[in-house]
Amino acid sequence: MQDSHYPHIPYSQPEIYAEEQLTRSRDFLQLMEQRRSVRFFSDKPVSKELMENLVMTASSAPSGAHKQPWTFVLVSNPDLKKQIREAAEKEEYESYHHRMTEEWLRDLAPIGTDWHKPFLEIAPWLVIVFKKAWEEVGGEKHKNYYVNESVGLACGFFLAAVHQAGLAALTHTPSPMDFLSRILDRPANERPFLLIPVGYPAQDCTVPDLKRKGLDEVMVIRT
Ligand code: IYR
Repeated sequence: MQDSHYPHIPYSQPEIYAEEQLTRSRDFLQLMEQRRSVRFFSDKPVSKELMENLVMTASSAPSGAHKQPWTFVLVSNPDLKKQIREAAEKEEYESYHHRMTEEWLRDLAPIGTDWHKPFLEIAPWLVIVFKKAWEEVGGEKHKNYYVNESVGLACGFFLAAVHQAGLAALTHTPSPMDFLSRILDRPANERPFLLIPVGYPAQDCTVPDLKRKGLDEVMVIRT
């Protein structure tokens, strides 16, 4: 139980001259604009140490009352990956054939996805992000706050870290995804949030030639 204040400590960021700030912001924009969701992975291994750095970057995200209400489960075990693929494909088959609306299927058609998810066995790592609505501390249940916002932010940081490290990822949402709690043996306070395969793109990897919205479509300025 957090019943005292955190002591405050000095905080500053290194001073960057305005011109350099602009260059840096442009460079970061250029880097992030090159990020794409990848569905064709190489099986080339990625070290556990690198993955740990990506998770710690994700875990530096802001969270409601600084509760960090997330668990990142990293899977490289082939048998677990196979179980996850089989369970995900079973749900996705149902979704694509019976559960998704006509409008939804039409919206997805340009991206070309279907119920087959081979990447779940090919990518060297599956990162399953769990959200914690509450946590047990010393036998007491403590509620977490803004859990979806917090875990979403951590996932955003994670994807940025993956891309910055020269790796690729996919934000995969098999639905429903409670099978992940069972296969990964997670406690009752954790619910699956996102399944993120991570690895290198396959040598012949392609991505849909989609365009991003321009600034005028995503921003309004009031001066
Ligand atoms: N979860 C399914 C369907 C899907 C839904 C959306 I919205 C996407 O942007 C992509 C896929 C799947 O992973 O195939």
